[in-house]
Amino acid sequence: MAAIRLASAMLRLDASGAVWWAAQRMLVMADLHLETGGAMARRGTLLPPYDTHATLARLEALVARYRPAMVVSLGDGFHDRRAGEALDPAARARLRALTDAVDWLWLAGNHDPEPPPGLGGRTAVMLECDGILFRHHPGNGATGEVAGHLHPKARLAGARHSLSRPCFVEDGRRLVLPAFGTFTGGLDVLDPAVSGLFAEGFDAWLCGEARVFRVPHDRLAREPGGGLR
Ligand SMILES: [Mn+2]
Repeated sequence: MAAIRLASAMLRLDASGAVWWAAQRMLVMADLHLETGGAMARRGTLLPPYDTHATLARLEALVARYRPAMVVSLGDGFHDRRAGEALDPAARARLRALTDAVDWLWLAGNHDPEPPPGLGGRTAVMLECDGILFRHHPGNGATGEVAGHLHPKARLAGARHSLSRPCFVEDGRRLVLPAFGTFTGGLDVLDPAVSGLFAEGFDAWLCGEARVFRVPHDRLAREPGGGLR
C-alpha cells in the first residue's frame, strides 16, 4: 500500500488517482471534469458519452470502500459552466446521493469557479486542515500542499516498450494529484510546468491497475508531445 508523508500527514495514494487521509477520514480527488464528453460533443468532437457515468461509478466505488467522513474535490469538478445543466437526470441523482451521504466540499477550479447549483455539497476556494492546504492550483512556497490542475502523467521507459500513466508527483512538501476524470489529458511531469514546482526533485507515483508504483526520476522518459489537452 503506497503511503507518503506530506508535512505532518500520512496519506495513502490510491490507484484511482485519489488520496486517502485516514486520520481525517478524508478522500480527495482532483479534476473530475464531469461532462467533458458533452462539452466536446457541443464543439463537434464526438467521444462516447459515457464519461460522466464512468467517473461517477469510480467515485461510488471509492466512497463505498473508504467510507469517508469528508470528500474534497480539488477543483475542475465540472468541465465547464454548462456541465450542471448538461448532466442527465440519472447522473444528477447519482451525484446528489454522493454529496448527501458525506460532507462534500467542492473547491473552485479554473474551469468551474462556481460549481453548478442543486448538486449538493459545500463550496470554498481552499481548505486548510491540520497543517495541510488544499487548493486547485499549486502555489508558491507551500509546505503541506495538496493540489491538482496539472493532470500530471509520466512515462516509464523500459528496455522494450514504455508505459505512460497518470501519476502523483510529490516531494514531501507538495503533492499534485493526477486528474480523476475519465477523458482528461495530461501534462508530462518532466515539463517545467510540473518539474519546476519541485526545485529539489520529486517522486512520481504512477497509477497502475490495482496499485501505484514509485518511479525514480532517472527512469522517466519524456512524453512524445505530452502537452496539456
Ligand atoms: Mn484546472
